[in-house]
Amino acid sequence: MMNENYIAINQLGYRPNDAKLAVIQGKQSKYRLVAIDSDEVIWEGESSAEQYDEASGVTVCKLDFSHVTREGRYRIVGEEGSSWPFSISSHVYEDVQVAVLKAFYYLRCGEELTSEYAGPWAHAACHHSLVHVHGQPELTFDGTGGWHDAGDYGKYIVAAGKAIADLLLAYELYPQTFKRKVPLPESNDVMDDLLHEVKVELDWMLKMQDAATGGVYHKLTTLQFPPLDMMPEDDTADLYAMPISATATASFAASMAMAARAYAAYDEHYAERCLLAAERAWQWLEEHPDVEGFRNPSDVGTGEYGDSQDEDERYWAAAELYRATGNDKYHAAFLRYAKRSSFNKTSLGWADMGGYGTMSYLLCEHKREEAIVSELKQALSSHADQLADVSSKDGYSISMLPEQYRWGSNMDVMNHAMLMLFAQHVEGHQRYEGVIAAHVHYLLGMNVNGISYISGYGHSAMTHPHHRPSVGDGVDAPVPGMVSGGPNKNLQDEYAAKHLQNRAPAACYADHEDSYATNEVTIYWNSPALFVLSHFTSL
Ligand code: G3I
Ligand code: 9MR
Ligand code: ZN
Repeated sequence: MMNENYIAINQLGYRPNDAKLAVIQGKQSKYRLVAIDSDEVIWEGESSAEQYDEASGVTVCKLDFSHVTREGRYRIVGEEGSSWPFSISSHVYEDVQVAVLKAFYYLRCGEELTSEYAGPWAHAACHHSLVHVHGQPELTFDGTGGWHDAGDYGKYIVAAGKAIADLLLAYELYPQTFKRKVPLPESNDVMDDLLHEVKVELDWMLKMQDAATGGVYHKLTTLQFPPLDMMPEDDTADLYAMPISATATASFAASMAMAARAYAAYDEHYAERCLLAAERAWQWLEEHPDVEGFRNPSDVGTGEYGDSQDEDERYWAAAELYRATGNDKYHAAFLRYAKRSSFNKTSLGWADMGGYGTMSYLLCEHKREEAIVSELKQALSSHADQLADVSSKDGYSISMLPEQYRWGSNMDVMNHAMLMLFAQHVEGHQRYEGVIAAHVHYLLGMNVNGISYISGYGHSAMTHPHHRPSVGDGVDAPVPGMVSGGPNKNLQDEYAAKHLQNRAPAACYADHEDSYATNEVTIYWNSPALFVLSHFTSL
């Protein structure tokens, strides 16, 4: 019996000049690269020595075939079987990169997804009733629009903040790759589709700012999650805006300040509106220096996104506001936070946004404090070096330690790749290029589960996401282009607890719709993947 994960590869393939790696759950030996059409052996090479991979719980050896550059369709063949077919081609990531962006369109809330743009995944407009402010039910507002967060239909500001940051940074660093159209209903020759799609979320976020105080509601959801097979338009329970929080207000301020820069060239009025909203939010933060972290009210069971540490979000907001305005007041605030060691300055998770503040300051065009610049560059480089070092020892050549396979581990895999890309950008070198490519190979199939974690892309791709429309729409195929959360050793749902006991961390994964702790999808798991893929489609 052939083990399908015997030779794990990037199921889409490899660009001619990138590092090319396959990971084999087998003996050190010679392996052949065989052309699919002709059965011709193109190349033969010896794998590395066997090594036990603690994260995956298997013994592997690696096959580095980087110097094969000839375009074509191939498989790798060994004594005990072969890999899935894959390509070597310059264009190998172009479709998936667009699909990962298109996924945001499929997550849109409050508008009809037409079959012209959504194909079989079309559905009626959803969540259009007035929103009640939780605890003040007589206070209502229009909260339509934006993206559903994930497999659920909630809309959460801090989650949005991370997604916006990744998307706008991808656009800033790799503008050329966004010249291709998705296409979207708004596509035109004035503004690129990425900016059209991001604006959908920004427009919703603007509605979440309390006009009276400038504070931003933490989230907008029903009180409880609807059933797993419920389509969005059938989810008609009352909608609530949950209390204002400092993390949401700061993430909002930072996102809006980024938007002010990004849209200035296309729509001056909109850019001004974003900046005004960002400055109002900042004012709220100044008036509320010390607030408790958000907790779900007792009658609410939807995602909490709780986080009692708000200094990282404030640091990020100050950096973005300084970058957008050049105003000394924001510079001073940024420097105040930069001198604190109470939060991490290179992490990129929804709860730990320090890395975005750091990157913003390092990209900032206004006058900067040189000592802080070099300190932050140093922190970025040493984190990137450490990730590269872990990758050099890992069985699948990625930067994850066994204990790091937690809920949404694929976000961490992509965040690490993004951080190394930031470091390369700032330092002006390409030292991590091969390591970063390995992270893409992992996401697209070079992993112990032999699965491509992006729906619709790869020979054996994730097909049963915990994603309500994909479960409820009666279409066999899931919505394409969505990144699964991935292995989670903490087995935090019933399905995982029942079926994944005693597995190694990276093997704690089930392509099953019930496993929300390993196989849900979210905007901020797609967004770092889009950033990383955009690097590989931009040159
Ligand atoms: O990082 C710690 C680790 O150090 C610790 O050892 C371990 C022990 O349990 O926990 C780890 O933290 C986990 C954290 O995610 C990591 O980011 C928590 O256990 C885990 O509960 C938490 O999960 C979050 C999950 O919501 C449950 O609250 C995910 O980050 C977050 O992405 C997810 O978000 C949900 C929304 O609530 C609702 N919408 C869907 C979305 C995706 O599943
Ligand atoms: O579907 C929910 C998913 O979006 C969340 O990430 C997850 C964790 O908060 O919860 C899921 O909902 C489950 C609930 O927590 C427990 N009962 C089963 C629900 C899934 O159908
Ligand atoms: Zn909706």
